[in-house]
Amino acid sequence: WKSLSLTPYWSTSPEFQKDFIRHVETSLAHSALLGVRGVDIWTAYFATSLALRDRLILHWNMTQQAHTRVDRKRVYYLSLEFLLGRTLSSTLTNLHLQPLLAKALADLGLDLAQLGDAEPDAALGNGGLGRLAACFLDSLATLNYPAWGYGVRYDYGIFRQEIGGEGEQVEVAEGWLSSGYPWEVRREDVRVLVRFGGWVEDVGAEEREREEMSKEARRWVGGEEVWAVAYDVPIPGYVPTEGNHPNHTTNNLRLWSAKPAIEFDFQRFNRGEYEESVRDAQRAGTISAVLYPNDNVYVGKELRLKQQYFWIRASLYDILRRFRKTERGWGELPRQVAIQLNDTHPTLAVPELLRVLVDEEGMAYEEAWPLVVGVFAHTNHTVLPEALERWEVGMIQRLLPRHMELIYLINWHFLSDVSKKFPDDRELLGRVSIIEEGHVKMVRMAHLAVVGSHKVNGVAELHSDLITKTIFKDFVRVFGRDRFLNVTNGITPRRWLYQANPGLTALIQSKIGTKFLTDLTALHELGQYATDKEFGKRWREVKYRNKQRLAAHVLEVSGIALNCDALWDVQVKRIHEYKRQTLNIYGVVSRWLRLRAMSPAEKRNVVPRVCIFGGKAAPGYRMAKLIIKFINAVARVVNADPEVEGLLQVVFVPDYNVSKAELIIPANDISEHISTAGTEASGTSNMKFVLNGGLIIGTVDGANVEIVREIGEENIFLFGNLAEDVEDLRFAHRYGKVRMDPGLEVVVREIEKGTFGDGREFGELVEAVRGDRDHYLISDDFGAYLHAQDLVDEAYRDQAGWTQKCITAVSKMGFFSSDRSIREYAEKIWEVEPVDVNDGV
Ligand code: 26Q
Repeated sequence: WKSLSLTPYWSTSPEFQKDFIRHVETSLAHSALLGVRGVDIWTAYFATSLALRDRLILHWNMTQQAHTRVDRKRVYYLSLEFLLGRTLSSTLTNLHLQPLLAKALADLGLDLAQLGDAEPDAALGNGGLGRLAACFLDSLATLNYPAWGYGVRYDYGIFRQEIGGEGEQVEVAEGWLSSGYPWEVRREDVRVLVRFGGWVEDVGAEEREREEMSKEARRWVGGEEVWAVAYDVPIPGYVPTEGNHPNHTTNNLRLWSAKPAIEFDFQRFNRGEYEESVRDAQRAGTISAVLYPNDNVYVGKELRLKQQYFWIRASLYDILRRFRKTERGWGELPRQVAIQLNDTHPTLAVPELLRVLVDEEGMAYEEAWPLVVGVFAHTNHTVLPEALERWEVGMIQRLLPRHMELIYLINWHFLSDVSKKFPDDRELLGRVSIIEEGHVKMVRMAHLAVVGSHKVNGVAELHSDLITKTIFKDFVRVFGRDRFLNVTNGITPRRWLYQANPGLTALIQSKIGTKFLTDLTALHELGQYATDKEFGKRWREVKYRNKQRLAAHVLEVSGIALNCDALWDVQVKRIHEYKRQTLNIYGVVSRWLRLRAMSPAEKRNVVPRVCIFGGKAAPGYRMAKLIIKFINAVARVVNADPEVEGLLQVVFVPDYNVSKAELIIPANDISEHISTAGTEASGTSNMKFVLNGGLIIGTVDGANVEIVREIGEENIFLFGNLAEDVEDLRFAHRYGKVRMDPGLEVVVREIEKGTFGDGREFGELVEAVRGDRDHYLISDDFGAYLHAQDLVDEAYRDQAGWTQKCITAVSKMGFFSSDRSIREYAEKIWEVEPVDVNDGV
C-alpha cells in the first residue's frame, strides 16, 4: 500500500474540478447536473475548502508519520486564543495553488476572490496575543518544527461589532460554526474526561506499597465529569518555490470542545422532570461556549477558571499519551517535550503535570518537580497590574481541590529554598509567595508560572527589561538572570505582505524575486530602489489602489466617500485607555479647530488628512465604550463641516478583525502606536503597518524601540515621555503640581461646550485628563504629539522624500518576521530542531 500523498495531485484544472464537483454533489448534496454555475457562493466556498482540506489531511498524515518515526523533541504551544482569521487564502498561498484554483473555478463560472470573501473569520481571540499565536503556528510549520497548538474550540469567538445610531458599540454574537467550518476534523476517538469539584483522599498504605507510590501521592475523586472532544485544524507551512525537495510540513492545531459525560438523565425524565433531565448535559457544553472578550484585563469568573482547567487537562493528557507511546522513561520527558505557556492563562498546567507524575505515576515530589520545570516555559505579555491573573484560593479549592494542595506544596518548597538563600530577608518571602495573603487569599498565577518554568520571556526588548525590574525583580534575585530573556515578537510575511498586499508584493517581486517570503531580511535589496523615480511612482500607485480598495469598503459600510489623495492616518487596535485612542482623537479635534480658524489662503497649504479608527471595546469596559462613542461623535461633526471639506475626514471602521486588518493596513500612510511609555508590551501591528509601506507616529514603547533601531530615526516620528519618567510624572500629578497642556485645554473646553453632543455625557472622558486623574499622561504628551503630527504633514508634502522613507523602512523590516522569533524560541528555550517530513516515507 502506497500513501495517496505520493501521487500527483491537481496539476491541471480538470483534476481539481473533479474533486470540487464531487464535494458539491456528495458532501454538500447539491445537484450539479446542470453545471455548477447555479451553486451559491457559500456552497462553492465550502466545496473548494473541503477539496483543499482533503489534500491537507494527506500532508498532515505524512507529517505526523514522519514526526513519530524520527521521534524527536516536540513543541506544544498552549494558548487560550488563536486568531486565525480566514484560512482559504492562506492555504492557497502556502501551497502555491492560487493560480490553478482561480483558473479552474473561473472555467466553472466562479470567482475565487468572491468565494474567499464568503469565509467568516475564525476569531478565537481578542487581539495581539491571539494573533501572535496564529503567526507562530504559520512559522512553526514553515520552518518544519514538529509542533502542535492546543486551544479551545469556542462556539462563539469574539463578538461582531456594530455601531448603533448614537455611535455606540453594539455587540452581536458571531456563530462562526453555525453553517459548518470546513477546515476542522472532528476526532470522535480523541476525547478526555475532565473532573471538577469532588474531594481528595489518602492512598492506603497497602496500595502505596503495592504500586510503589511516594508519600505525597493522593487521590482526587468525586465531583462532576465533562468530556473534552478534539477538533483538529491542519496548519500547512509555506512551501518555498526554490529547491526540488518540497517539505510539506502540516502541523496540527487541536481545539477542545466540551460535551456532557452523561447525555441525559432518564430517571428524572421518567419522573416527568423533563427540563431537569437535560440541564446538566447542557451545563457541560457552556464550558467551551464563549471566548472571554477581555483584552489586557483580568476577570475572576468561575467559568473562565473552568475553561482553563478543561483545556489544560485535555491537552496535557494528550501530550503525555503521545510521550508514553514512545516507551521512554519519565526522566526523558524534558528532552522530548517542550510546552510554551502563552501568558498565565495555561498556568494550571504546572500543578496538573505535577499531579499526574506524583498521584498517577507514583513519583516523589523531588523527582517530579525538576521534570515539570524542565518542560515548561512561559511568555509574559503585560505589566499592567489590572491584567495580572489572581484567583481566589477558595474558588480553586472548590473546583480543583488537589491542585490547590499541590500549589501550596509547590509554594512551601519554593519558599523554603528562598529562605535558605536569603535567611535575613523576611519581607522577600511575602513578595515572591505564590499565595497572596490578605482578607481574601489569592493565587498569583504569574508567580506560579515563573516558579514552574525554566525560561520566562518578554515580547520586546524594552518590555523584557522592564519585567525584570518590576514584577519579576525579586525572582531575578532568587532564580538568577538566566531564567529571563527576551524574544521580540514577529509577524508572518505570508499573510501580512503576500496575501494582504498583492500589489506591493508584485512590485517588490519584480525587483528582488520571492526569497523575502522565507527570508524577510532579503528585503534589504530593495534599499537600492529607495531613490529610484520610476520605482517610487509605482510604489505610490500601489498605495493609491490600496486606498481605493479600502475606500470602497468604507463607502459601503459607513456611507462616507474618503479622499484617496489625502494622507491616511490609521489607529486600529483594541480600545484601551493605555493605548490612548483619546490622545489621537483630541489631536483630531485640535486639528479641526485650527483648520476652522484658517483663512482660505492658509487652507490651500494644508495637507489633507483622513483619520481612520477601529477596534473593539470589552463589553464591560465603560470608558472604552465611551471612547468609541466619542470618536463617532467627532466624526459626525467633522465630516459634515463644509469648512474643512476635502481637508479632514474621520471614520470609525466597524468590526475590526483579522480580515479587516488585511484590508486596512495596506492603505496606511501613517499609523499610530502611541501608548503611554512602558505600557504596551510589544505591539505587532506596528510591524505590519511598516511592512506595508507606511510610517509610524509613536511613543518610545514596546517594539517601536526596535523598529526605530532597524529602520533609522529619520524614518519614524517618535515623541513623548519615556518609560523611566512615567513614575515621576504620575507622582507630580498626584500632588497637584501640573497644569493641563494649553492645547488640550482648548479641546476640553470645546467638548464641554457640547459641540460633539451632550457635554455631560463625555464629561467622564474629560475628567480622565485632569490633574491626578490623568493616569495615562495624555496631557503630558499632548504638545509633543501635536508637534510630531506637524512634522508628519511637513514630510508628506515632499512626496518623493516620503516614498523614499517608506521604501527604506520596508527594506529594513527583515528582523520582524515571526520566523526569526520562532527560531529564537527553538534555539534558546525549546531546544528543538526541524524535521524533514520526507524522512517519514
Ligand atoms: C485574562 C483573564 C481573564 C479573562 C481574560 C484575560 C486576558 C485575555 C487576553 C488577558 C489578556 C489578554 C490579551 C493580552 C494581549 O493581547 N496582550 C498583547 O500581546 C501582544 C503579543 O505579545 C503584544 O504585542 C501586546 O503589546 C500585548 O498587549
